[in-house]
Amino acid sequence: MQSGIGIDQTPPSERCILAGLDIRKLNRGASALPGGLPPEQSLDELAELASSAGAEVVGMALQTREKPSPATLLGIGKVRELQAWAAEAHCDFVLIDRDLTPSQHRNLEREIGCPVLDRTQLILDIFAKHARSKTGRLQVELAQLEYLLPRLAGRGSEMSRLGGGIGTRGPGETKLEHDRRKIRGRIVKLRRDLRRVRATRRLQRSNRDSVPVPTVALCGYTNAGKSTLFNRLTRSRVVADARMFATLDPTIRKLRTPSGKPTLLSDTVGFIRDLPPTLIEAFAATLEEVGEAALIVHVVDITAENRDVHTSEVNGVLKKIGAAQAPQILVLNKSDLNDPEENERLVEVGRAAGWAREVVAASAKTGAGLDVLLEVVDAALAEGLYVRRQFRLPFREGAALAALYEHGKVVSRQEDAEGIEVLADVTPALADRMARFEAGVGAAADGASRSRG
Ligand SMILES: Nc1nc2c(ncn2[C@@H]2O[C@H](COP(=O)(O)OP(=O)(O)OP(=O)(O)O)[C@@H](O)[C@H]2O)c(=O)[nH]1
Ligand SMILES: [Mg+2]
Repeated sequence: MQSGIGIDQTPPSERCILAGLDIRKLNRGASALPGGLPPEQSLDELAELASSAGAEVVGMALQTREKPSPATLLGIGKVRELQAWAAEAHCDFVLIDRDLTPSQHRNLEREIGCPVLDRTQLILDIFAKHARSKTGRLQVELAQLEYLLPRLAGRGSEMSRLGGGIGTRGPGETKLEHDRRKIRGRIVKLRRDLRRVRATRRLQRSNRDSVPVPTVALCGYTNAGKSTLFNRLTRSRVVADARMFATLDPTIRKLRTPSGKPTLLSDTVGFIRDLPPTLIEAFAATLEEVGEAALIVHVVDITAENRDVHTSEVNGVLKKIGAAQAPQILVLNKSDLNDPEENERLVEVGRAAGWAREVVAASAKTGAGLDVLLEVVDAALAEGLYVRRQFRLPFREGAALAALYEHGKVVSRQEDAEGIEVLADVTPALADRMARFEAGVGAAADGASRSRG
């Protein structure tokens, strides 16, 4: 009934073929991929990444081999097949589910006759597309140039052939044509700029610490639902999207906890299996925020087939950025899509196995379980961060009293002829700052975590 004309009115997205390598046989059935995913599932994840980059996946191919070919990764037979297929299907590029060496990259492009992208390049492209802030753009550009530099030899002129499409976003065509020396110079400058950003952020954090409000950092695999959760908990509207890496730039907002204690919540970039090392390094300024959080809320998509791989990847990255020691609460998100009994079972399994100090099933979408999550966050913060102290403040110390109200949680207050007596839950840093006003030691020894506002 439908005529062939006019079916696809939308601007054509770039078309690509995905190709992966299965070297399982060598390892007697165990997955040979570093990320620990079977090659088929790894290809599926790559397809998801490709559509997040705005590409249309025309087809996928998996080759089983004893070992990767040093020259072309895939066997030459498969490469020829890809060449024919790519031409026939009018592909804009071929996407390889591995990271390619510079020479494999060149050889494949020559043999297949169209641009070839590897997994890292695709991830870099998505980052480039989603980077909004100046810092975000600097970080992506640095990662892209670091990736490009060793691949520049012998392909300077070819670079200009690639249009403004996937794999070429970010640094831009003209910069890609610059010689190595110029790229090195640019890298040095970007590194310097980013060092400055880090220094500024560090300063901002230490200012935040002198006005001690604990930060809770959301982290997790890309698409786990961090931004959806962030929006619900802080009544914000950061972009939440089914595409991967919707969030790049960190956002911080006030979090309302049941105790009413001032707390900040931060949302930031998601992680992925085998996150390119250049990205981890380039995103140091962003990831440092996570590293210094008082508490990490690790969000995992309970419905993800590979959620175990996802959680261990996230924990791996946390380790790399020095955040492995921070207390962690695990949120099994998207519980609305799961059987309630299965949710409960997983929470029990997680608690018993000690996945995190607390495990909570929740739905950022429906709000189910978020009350429990907030209670748990409150308790964790109270235990780790707040101490109850009794202060005696002369009337003239209005600023100190204001600080207690603003940055602590005042439990009770009494006035007499000499001044004001305040019982408050405060962070150790605020307690230090206010130490000279502290009333007799032990005045308020019990129940530091019990107060309700
Ligand atoms: N059914 C259901 N969908 C959810 C839930 N939480 C998030 N989603 C959906 O999952 C997708 C990803 O959500 P985001 O909040 O953007 O995920 P994210 O972890 O911030 O992802 P990145 O920023 O890309 O790393 C979106 O399509 C959301 O609507 C949930 O509790 N239930
Ligand atoms: Mg997000």
